[in-house]
Amino acid sequence: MTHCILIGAPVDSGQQRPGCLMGPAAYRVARLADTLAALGHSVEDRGDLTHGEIGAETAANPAVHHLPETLGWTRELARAGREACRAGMPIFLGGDHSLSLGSVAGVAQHAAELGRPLFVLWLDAHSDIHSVDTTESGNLHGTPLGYLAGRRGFDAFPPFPAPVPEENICLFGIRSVDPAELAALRETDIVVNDMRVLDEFGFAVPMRAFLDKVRAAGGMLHVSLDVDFLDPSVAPAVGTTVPGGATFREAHLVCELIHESGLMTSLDLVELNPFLDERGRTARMMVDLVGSLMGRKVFDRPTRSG
Ligand code: B3U
Ligand code: MN
Ligand code: MN
Repeated sequence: MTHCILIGAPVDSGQQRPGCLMGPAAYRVARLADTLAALGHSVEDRGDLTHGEIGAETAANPAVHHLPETLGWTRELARAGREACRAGMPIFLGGDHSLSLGSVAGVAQHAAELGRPLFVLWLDAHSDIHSVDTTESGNLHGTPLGYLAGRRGFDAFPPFPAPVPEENICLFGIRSVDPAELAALRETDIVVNDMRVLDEFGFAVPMRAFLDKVRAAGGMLHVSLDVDFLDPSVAPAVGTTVPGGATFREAHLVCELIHESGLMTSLDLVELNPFLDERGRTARMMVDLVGSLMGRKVFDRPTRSG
């Protein structure tokens, strides 16, 4: 059983549609803690973080907005994430995806201290691999993968502790990539499972291939789950809907496979905008998926952690 540490991160500065700051509250209302406890896990809710003191940093790219707030969140999340890793499995409750600038920094620091390789699974419609220099929207929620992969163009940010090797990163479910991101992705060894791949091979085969790689390396696995990984028909409460996402069944299968691997050591839940939800259904869907990630199943199946 796992000691789950809930870290609320009401981050709204990484994009321009207000509402993601309500995310942590929505997860609590949707009974995330009870769901985990019912599966036999212990749960510690550390409440919501704030972005702390902020400066007046500016970026050369004039499109970029809310840089000081985002830097404040990054510092706080990295600190809280590293601390939580020592005590259990952090579950970061967002908040927009810019929170992963900090959450993964904290997790990477911890992995480096243990001398273990870190792997990152990015469940998302988007590739989020812009740098501060290349983002056209100026929305920093489009940059966390660039930061954690050690891309240039993050001078305003603290140096990323132990950047994650490209071959340890897996994009899964993507279907919206900007030209500058495509150029960056082509230069990397990041594993790109876009919807074209998943349509042809299904979700299980590429997911198992990545999990096998993590296991063979003795790695730790950070999972970053963006609500828009899901099709908007099952998860409407998100600012940037992209049609053609994972169905209810595909998403649960992915979560069950991750659970059966026994490899996940930290988790982000990002981009839920409860203001756009329909009677809480997206929040409940996300909590249900966490249930699958943490061991809810219909019938016994061996886990592969041993
Ligand atoms: N790539 C676009 C769109 C985007 C990225 N992440 C989300 N949307 N959620 C951008 O603005 O960087
Ligand atoms: Mn994202
Ligand atoms: Mn996205």
